[in-house]
Amino acid sequence: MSNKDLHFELRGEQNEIAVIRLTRGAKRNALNDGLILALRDLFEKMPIGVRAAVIDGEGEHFCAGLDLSELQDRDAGQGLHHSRMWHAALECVQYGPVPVIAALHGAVVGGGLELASACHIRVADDTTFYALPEGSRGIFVGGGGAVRIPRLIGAARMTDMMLTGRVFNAQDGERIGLAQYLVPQGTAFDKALELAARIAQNAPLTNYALTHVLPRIAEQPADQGYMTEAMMAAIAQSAPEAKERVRAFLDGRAAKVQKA
Ligand code: 1HE
Repeated sequence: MSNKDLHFELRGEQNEIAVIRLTRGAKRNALNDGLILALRDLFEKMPIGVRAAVIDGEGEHFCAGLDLSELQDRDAGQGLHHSRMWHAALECVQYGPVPVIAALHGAVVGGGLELASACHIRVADDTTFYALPEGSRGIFVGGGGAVRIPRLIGAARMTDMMLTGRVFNAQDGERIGLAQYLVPQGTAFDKALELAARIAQNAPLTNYALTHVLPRIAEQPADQGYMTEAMMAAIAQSAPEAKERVRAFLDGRAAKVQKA
């Protein structure tokens, strides 16, 4: 499903990195239904050979959240299905074929923060700010934020953001766990692309374990989590690629871990 508000391109020597850009800058990349459906479609139909993806937004802001002009005249049933549509789309981002890195700048608010939270890594430049204005608009999050955001920053901080309209700046966002990387203004996309290139070199099965299995282990009781971990470890290490990578290290052909 092509959409004029969503740009897609492949980068890297072997087209292994997908770049997805929200291109609705005039409306601060507010997410209307068409954009959400197009995002879902794009992740469902990611070309074979893509190993990592970067999402960013055109203009001054990453994303202003739900397109509020579409919120009018929805009854309860329609509201329920609308929220479930967002869930389905952002599930495709989180549990899609590849690790996804969000390159953040400017406003990352409401549904924009919900989209960013569905990504695996968030890189924020120092113009970034985070808010959940749903609290002051008389509504609630509906794009999975109630599940994903407390897992990043805790329910208490999310409650504060929604009850008081608290806005976190880029530095505080990184400190509390909204982003894993904080970079100078205008460099989030380049940093995200650099990380994507690095991630694309991992064994695909390792990336799959990290994006699909680890979050599920994190939700399991410890006893079940240990068992799932053991099974994933056994599967990963039995792959020919894993054996070759370990052999390369033992033969001195692979990079050592460098001191940070
Ligand atoms: C929009 C939206 C939008 C901008 N829906 N049209 N999200 C919010 O409550 C955030 C609302 N937006 C803002 O607070 C600000 O727009 C920003 C801080 C993001 C950017 O400010 P600024 O000064 O750069 O832009 P602007 O002048 O406010 O907006 C430019 C245009 O974008 C303007 O339209 P125009 O036709 O007058 O030019 C705005 O109306 C439009 N615009 N944001 C529709 N969100 C799954 S549930 C999720 C629930 C939510 O996400 S609720 C939170 C919604």
